[in-house]
Formats: sequence, C-alpha cells, structure tokens
Amino acid sequence: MPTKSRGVAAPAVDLQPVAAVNLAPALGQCRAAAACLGPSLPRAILLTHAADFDVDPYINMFFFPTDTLKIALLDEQAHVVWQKDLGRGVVPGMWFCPVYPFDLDGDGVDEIYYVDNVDPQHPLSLDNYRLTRLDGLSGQVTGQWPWPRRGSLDRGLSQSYRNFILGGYVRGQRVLVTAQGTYTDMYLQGWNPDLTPRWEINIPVDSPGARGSHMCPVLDLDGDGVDELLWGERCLSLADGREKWCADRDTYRGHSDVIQPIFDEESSRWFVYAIRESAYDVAPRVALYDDQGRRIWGQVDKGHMDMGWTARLDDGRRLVMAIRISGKTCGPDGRFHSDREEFLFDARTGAPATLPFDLYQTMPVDLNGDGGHEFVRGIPGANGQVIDRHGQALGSVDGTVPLVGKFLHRPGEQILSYRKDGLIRFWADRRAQDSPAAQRRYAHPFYAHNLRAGISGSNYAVVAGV
Ligand SMILES: [Ca+2]
Ligand SMILES: [Ca+2]
Ligand SMILES: [Ca+2]
Repeated sequence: MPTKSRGVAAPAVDLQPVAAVNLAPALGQCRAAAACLGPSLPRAILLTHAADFDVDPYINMFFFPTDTLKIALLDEQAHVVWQKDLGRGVVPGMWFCPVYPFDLDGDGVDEIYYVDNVDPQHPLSLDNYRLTRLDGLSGQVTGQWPWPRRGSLDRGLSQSYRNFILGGYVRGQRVLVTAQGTYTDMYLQGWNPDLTPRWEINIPVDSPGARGSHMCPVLDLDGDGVDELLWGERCLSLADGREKWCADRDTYRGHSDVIQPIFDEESSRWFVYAIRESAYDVAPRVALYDDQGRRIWGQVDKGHMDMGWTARLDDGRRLVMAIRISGKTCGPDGRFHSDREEFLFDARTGAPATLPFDLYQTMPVDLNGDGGHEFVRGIPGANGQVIDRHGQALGSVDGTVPLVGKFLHRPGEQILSYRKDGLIRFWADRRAQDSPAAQRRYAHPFYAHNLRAGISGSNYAVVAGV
C-alpha cells in the first residue's frame, strides 16, 4: 500500500473526469490509442472493446469469447464519431487483432489498419485473415489485402496469432509494417503507401539472437532520418527490414516483455531498456543498451521478469522498474501474477533505487505537466488509484487504464479509464500547466508517433521514454 510521506506539500493535482461515454453494457477489455483526423480537426481517440477480457492465444489462457470486438472512434468530448462491430470471425484479443491508426497515404488524416477475418464462421482461419484499411473519418472499409501467413498452419495457437501492425518514416516516406510471431519463428513485412510490398524478413526459430517483445516501439534511434523498429533486442531498419544490431545476440534467445527506448537529454542519445520473460536462467534479466546495442549495465541473474516501465521524477531521477514473477494466469476473469518481487534501478547507472510505495500495476503519467511522472494503478485488475512519487494519494480514476499521455488538447497528460459497467472516462488535472520540460517531451517526434501504438502491442507506457 502507498505510504503517506510527512512534510510533503498538498497534492498539486486536481484530478477530474473531463469527458465520459458509456459505450457498451459491459467492458471486459478496452484498448486505446491517439489518432489524428487532420490539422483542422480535433484529436481523436481510437478504441477497441468487448465484454470479454482479452483473449490470449496461449492454449492455457485461451477461452471462447461471448462477445464480438468493436472498433470505435471518439472525439475529445468522448462523442462517438463512428463504431464498427468486427463480427464473430475476429477473436477479441490484442494479439489476434492489432489496430493501428496511421496516415500511410499522406493526406493528413489517419487511416485505421487492423486484422480482419472474411470468414465469420471460422475465427481461426488464418487463410481468411485480411489486413484491412478503414477511412478514419467514416469507418468505412477502403481496402483489404491478405494477411501474411508464412509459417505452417499447425504451428500452434500461440505462434500463429501474435500479430502486430505499426509504421514509421524513411526520410519522409511512410512505411507500414505487419508482423507475426513473438516466441519462435517471426515474420515481418514492410509496405509502401499503395500497399505494395517494400521488404520482407523472416527470422527462423533456430536463428541466434533474441525473439520478439510484446512492445514494438518505432523511432529514429541513431538520428539518420530513417526510423528503426525495436523488435525485442533486435533493431530493424524500416527502410529495408535489415537488422542493424541485436543486443546480446550470442547469449540470449528468449523474448522480452519490455523493450523501452529512453531518451537522454544530456547526451541527446537514445538508450534501450529491456526486461526479459523467457530463458529464465540467462543473465542479465534486466539491461540497458546504448543506441548501437552495446550493453551499459545488466541486473538480476534469474527469473521471469514482467511489467516494467521507465519514469522521470521531478527530483531529476530517471528510473526503470521491473517485476519478477513466478507465474501468470489469464482467462475470462482477468490476468493474475504470483509471487511478485519488485526491482527499481537508476536508468543511467543500474544502481538500485527505491520509491516509497508498491510498484505493482503502476503506470507513469505526468498529470500536472511539470515534467515529472505521477503514477496510476491502471493495469487490468488494479484499482485506479493515482499517487505522486512520494506515494501520496492524488485521487482515483476508478477503473482500468489502457491509455496515458497527451491525447487531449489541454495541459498535462491525461488518463483514459474504463469500468466493467461500460463507462469510459477521460481524466485530467484541471490545474495542470505544461513546463518547458514537459513541452519538450510532447514536441519530440517519438511522443506523438508512439501514442498511436496503444492498440497494437503492449505499448501503454512507451511515451514515458522521452
Ligand atoms: Ca490518410
Ligand atoms: Ca535511424
Ligand atoms: Ca508531474
């Protein structure tokens, strides 16, 4: 439980819901991302939702859903611009159906890309999966292309249905990326704006180096004008899919829960923070790399690491977190972690650090815009409590949090929450003022681009990297 520090000033956050909508009679899952409907229009928030909890393709987590997945677009007042039911053919789960808003055609308005299934009677029929494009303003389908299926049909659920859609820029040209697989063999494809193939790479199960991650950040890591994708500890160029480096290639072949870019303002260079799930006995389990994949520091020798973040505090510290767990279950009633052990380090040095509260289920968010993170207990199963870095309570968003960041035109960062009864709310600090440090964060190209990645991959806290 959080501890209340003595001598700390009154909470500098006036947390209030600033918009609300009831989208469905029940919400078991909801993912969200920021979308752009053009320079003359308000920002938009793209959502997916269903009554069931997220359906995972791992056979010990998979269950038969009772509901269908919907895609909804909301404006800044939480008014529904359009909503689309994906029907019985689409399994309501983040890995089965990634969704990505991106202005691939360059007209200033995001299109919406997702994985559809044109055979509503067979939800696992990979041959009928389609990369589908929606018009951002209307939600109408404007194109469909076969979803790449490179492995055999009998690879098993967990290998076959871990899909990603993302995108980025190659010296001003836009590139869409589709990907399949995380744990064994992995397949990635780059697409031109007209959806003709640009490149393709396959990473076989027996190849050296790391597998994928559940996160998929895209950024120009080395400042050469070409975006890179961090595919686990592998850095891939969006220009041609070429691997630029693979951190710890000779020693690590597992997958990582977190691959988090961290921008160091002092040196104007990126670093990459990784926390590792599989290959439990391979050290280190937590590591920081430079922008060439060279390890700066490593910590923790053994174990299954899960659910980490990076945060910047108003006392100048830059921290990274990881949680070691002995087990995880997931099903219709939610996701649960057993025997947790929390680790916190100085991001620059790897030296152990402390915060005076339980880190489990927390997500960093700078509500008051001072450039330092507050925290919300927002992952599924958490209570929505918001605290400052001292552990002092600042309020509650009373629900689960799929999106934090500056997704509204107002000072500070905001929180999107949902409740099981269907209520979706946008929360903000009514007294927020953006400091120069906060404004530098929002202005960084990484920030707006990765705020769109919340419905493809587990990227809910990725913008904390700047
Ligand atoms: Ca467009
Ligand atoms: Ca680059
Ligand atoms: Ca703050």
